[in-house]
Amino acid sequence: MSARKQFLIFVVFVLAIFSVGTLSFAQDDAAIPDRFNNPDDPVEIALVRFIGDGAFMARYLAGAESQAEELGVNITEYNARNDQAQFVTLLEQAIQQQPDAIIISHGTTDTVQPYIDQAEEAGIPVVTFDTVVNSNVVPEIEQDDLLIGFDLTRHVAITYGGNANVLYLNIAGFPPLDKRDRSYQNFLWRYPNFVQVAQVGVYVEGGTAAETQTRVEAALTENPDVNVVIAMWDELAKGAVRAIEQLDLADKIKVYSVDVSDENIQMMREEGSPWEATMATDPYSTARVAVRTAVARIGGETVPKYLLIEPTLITRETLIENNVTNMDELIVALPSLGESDLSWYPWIRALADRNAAG
Ligand code: SR1
Repeated sequence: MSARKQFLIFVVFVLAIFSVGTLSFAQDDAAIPDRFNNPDDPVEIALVRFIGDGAFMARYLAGAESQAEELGVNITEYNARNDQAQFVTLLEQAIQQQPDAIIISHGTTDTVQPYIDQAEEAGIPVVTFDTVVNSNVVPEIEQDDLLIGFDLTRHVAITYGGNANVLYLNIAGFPPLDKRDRSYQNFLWRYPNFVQVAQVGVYVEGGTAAETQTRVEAALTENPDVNVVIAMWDELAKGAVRAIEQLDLADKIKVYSVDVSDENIQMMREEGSPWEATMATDPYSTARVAVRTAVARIGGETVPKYLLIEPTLITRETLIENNVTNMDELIVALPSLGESDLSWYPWIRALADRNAAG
């Protein structure tokens, strides 16, 4: 046999070994971990939430439930409804139930850290949303809140040429709102004529928007020079929009906010609405990332410490021009708000496919 022929056979042999290796690697990669292979003992995930007020929280829960169902795992919600003592009790209860994983949402570090440590030591992996955690293995999922605060405030500051009298709506103590505030403060420093005239903000379980309306009406009456409202949460924005409409000031004062929902879209689209823009992710998709990440940890994956869902700026103009009337239509118009690529490990896709096939 010629040397050339021998060389060609050698090359074909090496390529064959390489492709078989790659194939088996790909197959291993998509191999569903044993824990997900016992229909008599389904995987259990606890979702422990500090707060529950508003459309964001409702849509987040729907997203978590949808992803759990698609993956064939059970999810149980525990909601403290803004009661710290109850939150601690629920964290304890969730750990006692010995679920396969726990998702914790909107806790402050001081409150949740001991329970996160306890759960992890007991072999229960924890995933967090909107919570800052002292642990390298416990992931923090968020909507890139520093960026939300930056992009939203920059949009307003630049739109107004650096000149605005701002009524600021925010509540200290909630991790995502504190991060957004950090970025906002930089703009007050950067643009001397971009001025905060007053601040309003209080959390009321089941009634934040209504309480905000009352407080914004009072703040606007006291501060007639306000021409911009910046609201770092949509429940605050809804209250502001209603207050502005009540006072018949929609021509003079515009609202810029965070978050989006079917109801927000309706309010933004209304004739003469003062609600100009909102920075948001889709909480449905954000919650699905949390469930997949919990499933990934149950399956033994080492997940990234920070999982940031990219926010998108949604303007009233975009909604009207694209005839967007609800969240489904919004995602078609702005696909960046759709399903995230995060935590779609090949075996999690295989798990979803297996479950869909029945
Ligand atoms: C009271 S905290 C409210 C925020 O939590 C989520 O991050 C939503 O974006 C909402 O703005």
